[in-house]
Amino acid sequence: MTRLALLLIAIVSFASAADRPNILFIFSDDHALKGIGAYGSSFAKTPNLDRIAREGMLFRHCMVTNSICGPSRATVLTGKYNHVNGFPDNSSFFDNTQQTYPKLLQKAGYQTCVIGKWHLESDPTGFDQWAVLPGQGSYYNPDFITKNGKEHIEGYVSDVITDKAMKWLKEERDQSKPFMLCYWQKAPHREWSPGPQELGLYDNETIPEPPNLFDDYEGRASPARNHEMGINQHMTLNSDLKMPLQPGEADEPGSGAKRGGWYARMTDAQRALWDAHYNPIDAAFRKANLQGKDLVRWKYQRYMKDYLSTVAGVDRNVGRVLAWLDETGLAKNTIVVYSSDQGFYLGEHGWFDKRWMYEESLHTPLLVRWPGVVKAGSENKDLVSTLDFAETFLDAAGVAIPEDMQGRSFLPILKGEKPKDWRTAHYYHYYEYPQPHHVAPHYGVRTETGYKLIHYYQSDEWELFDLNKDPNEMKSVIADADYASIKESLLAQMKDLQVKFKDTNPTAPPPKVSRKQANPAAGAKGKGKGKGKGKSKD
Ligand code: SGN
Ligand code: CA
Repeated sequence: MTRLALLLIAIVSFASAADRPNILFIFSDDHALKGIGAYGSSFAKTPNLDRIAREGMLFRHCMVTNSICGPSRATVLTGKYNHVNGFPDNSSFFDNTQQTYPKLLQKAGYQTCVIGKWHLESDPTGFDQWAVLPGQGSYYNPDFITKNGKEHIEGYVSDVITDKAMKWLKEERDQSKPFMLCYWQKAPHREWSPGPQELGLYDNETIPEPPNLFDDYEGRASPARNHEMGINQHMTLNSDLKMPLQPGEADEPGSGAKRGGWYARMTDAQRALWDAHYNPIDAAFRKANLQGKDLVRWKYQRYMKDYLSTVAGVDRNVGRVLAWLDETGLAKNTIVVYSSDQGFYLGEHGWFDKRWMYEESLHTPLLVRWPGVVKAGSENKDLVSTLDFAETFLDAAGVAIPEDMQGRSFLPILKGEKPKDWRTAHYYHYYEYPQPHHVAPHYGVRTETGYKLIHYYQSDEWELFDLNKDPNEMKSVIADADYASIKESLLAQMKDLQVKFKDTNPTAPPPKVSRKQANPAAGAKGKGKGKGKGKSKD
């Protein structure tokens, strides 16, 4: 080859390297679709997330493979189910020597960084820079584990994570390379602690109740009834609803601090703001002496207002980053992705939390903006998954997708060119049991046509839902003869997917290194807990 040819190749490859898109991957924790205006929420105030949807594509059916935090993140990083990547539940320890998409992007010349919630226990690998919360992290005055040791920063976690992410973007990265930033927020995770700027945002509103707030769990298998995530029975006044207890009420785990565990971490000034906001609400509650359904309704309102306020804190900070992308002109060549590690119950079935294969926690939001590639204001109803994120990012960056990744790039869908053989059914497998929340392990399949088959394998119970007729999943039709052929077809699809994804012995415990095995001393002490007040957290 001549020198000239070599030079030309060098110029062309440099030009394409410079053109490769940046990837801003915004991930929040426990954000339900109904907590986003763009998804049709009549109550969520999310102007900046709505902007991403308006300027990009909104996915109606992005589904997770296992609806809890650590496992979801492990899937996102590896493009693999949890029985393959070894992280089935929140007490697992991530094998950080395994292949992940950040490592592959880094190798291909990307600058990579993760800031915020991580929850995988081992140190991040494949990142040029990282600063992550220990375990669940803290809403107020958070600690971080960084490349250079521990850091403690005063402030509200959503603001602090954003400050750090922007510092990396502005000052620390190598600007000659494209970037991939995992900007991973803690909010709106339990206990939904609003930041100073959002306190009182929903004070004058009444949030509509879901139709099944008072579900009696008739018509379903026994697990739904045996849950421990009821707003009525399991949402605590002190810790979840931040209320000082009265004598005789200190019976909740973690109770004792004036307003739950986070309060103990706050500065006097932060506490004063909380007291000014909550004191009158507490006083009115005590005076009203609510009972039965009225008490549940009151708890639901307070829960939702706190939850939505933490969402608003995420949204405001997303706005800061979007504005910076505009100012610098980087918006043009940056893929902005907004998603969450799973969905969440906002009172549906009487619940908070997630875990179930029911719609609210199976689905997670997905908004993607990519100027010039993704059509602004578009909406998609295909079945995509957090399993596909790694493959899609690699594809967008022009990096080969390893054969052993189990998802599929949805880049063609982003371009408006859905492949003919795109999946028509999604496979799910949840493991963590019994604590917290007592959700029986299950696997199942959910089809594009709106049917869902679930197997709770410990008790060998099945559910079948026809989402077209029963979108709220109130009545399983598993024993209904009219659905016999649908049931057969779902069973066959599920078995095919178990073979495809190598989950052929699905009732056996999956491979896992536990947090305790990996680090006996830290595991025993409950390393990385967000709160000081004796509460068991994972
Ligand atoms: C904590 C929460 C649970 C929650 C898990 C997992 N309890 O244990 O309600 O389900 O985290 O959440 S708390 O009172 O300590 O907040 S996950 O998103 O990290 O999987
Ligand atoms: Ca989560």
